Amino acid sequence: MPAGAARADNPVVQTIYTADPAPMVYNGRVYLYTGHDEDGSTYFTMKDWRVFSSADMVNWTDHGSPMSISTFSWASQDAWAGHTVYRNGKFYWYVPVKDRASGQMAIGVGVSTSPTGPFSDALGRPLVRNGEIDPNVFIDDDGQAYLYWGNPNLWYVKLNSDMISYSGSPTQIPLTTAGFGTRTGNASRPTLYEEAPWVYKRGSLYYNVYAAKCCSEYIAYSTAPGPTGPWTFRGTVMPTQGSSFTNHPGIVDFNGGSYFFYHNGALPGGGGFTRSVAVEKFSYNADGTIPVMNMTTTGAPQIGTLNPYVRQEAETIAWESGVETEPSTEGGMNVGFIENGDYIKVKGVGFGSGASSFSARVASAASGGRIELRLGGTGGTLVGTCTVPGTGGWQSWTTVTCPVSGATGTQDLYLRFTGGSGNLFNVNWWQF
Ligand code: FUB
Repeated sequence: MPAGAARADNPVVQTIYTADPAPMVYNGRVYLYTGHDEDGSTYFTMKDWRVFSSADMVNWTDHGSPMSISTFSWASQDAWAGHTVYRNGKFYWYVPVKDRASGQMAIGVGVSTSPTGPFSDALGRPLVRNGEIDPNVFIDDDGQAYLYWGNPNLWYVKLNSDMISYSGSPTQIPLTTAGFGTRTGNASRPTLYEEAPWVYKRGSLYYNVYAAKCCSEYIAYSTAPGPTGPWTFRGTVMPTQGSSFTNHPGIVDFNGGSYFFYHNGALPGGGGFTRSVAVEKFSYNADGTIPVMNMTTTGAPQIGTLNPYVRQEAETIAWESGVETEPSTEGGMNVGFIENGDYIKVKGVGFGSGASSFSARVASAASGGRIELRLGGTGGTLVGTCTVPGTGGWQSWTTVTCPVSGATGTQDLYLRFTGGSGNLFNVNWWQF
């Protein structure tokens, strides 16, 4: 950890490389759907998608991988940039994948009754297939849903209310320089539009935020009086920054604030094929334009505090060092691959008048170790230490409890793990 990084909350996820953010607000949480760049990738080697969620924009719960290339029996590879929307009690996850039969990129649809899945193939075949990527769905106030996608072109089609069929034919949105800006030096692509459309409505104005130019990309936007145009180019949302030659926008309003998600190469080992999702909070200008934003390591401010007196998943993380997550036999995910000195930061924990004990659900096929409970930093005040025994297996769970003293007010909690060498133990959940 570089000095000062203890305050950093961007990138949002540090356990794996994530890309192509698609946030969705549902039932008091932001669900963040992402792609997953494989470690050491030297291309867009992407096999599955991931879901994270947060109620406070800083502590993100890892929900694992509820959809992968193998969900789509007709797809061979390329779990690229998707988008999830909720309608009529179901969650629809539109994704670009390679169609094995044709070798072309196509748009598939996953469906689930839960925002965290599991998702199944809604159709058993592509919804549309024209070799282009990056689906995005917008449902207008009148209930009409539109599917947008495309690179190098920009397409839309009207979805039927079942969300898995459409009316009419895929139609190209004219890529005019008035609508999408002027690109120089690329005769075949005269406008700035590259890929990754993100269409939404604010008041009576329709916005299309997208990856512009290549390469490296930046984020630009256009506005229109209707969902299909005519579009007017409005300029830059985020300049080219951040060690990744792609970028990818996702915008939501949540709890009275506006949030812009993007990706960069900011994690150690990060780059164009090992990307990480990050987020900034922003306010629209009075005239409805979007301010220009820069990538930060601080990210969005926390909404409220985290309640330590209810069960919290160990995989709810503001920042971590050294740990990974994996599916737990008790449901959801657990934190694992914990080694001596690793830690998890949970930001803005509301201890109030004080905690007296700490419990954690733990398992260890080795001889366990200790969970140090520290405030404000990995070297901060020690308010308790829980000893974790060997339990006979990495998924053989037991609950340990230890006394706590001095944890009052609102604090950044650090779960610091200590012990011998190798993997020490797993943690499924904790509660003060
Ligand atoms: O992640 C693969 C591709 O890179 C996405 O589909 C594009 O938007 C770009 O981010």
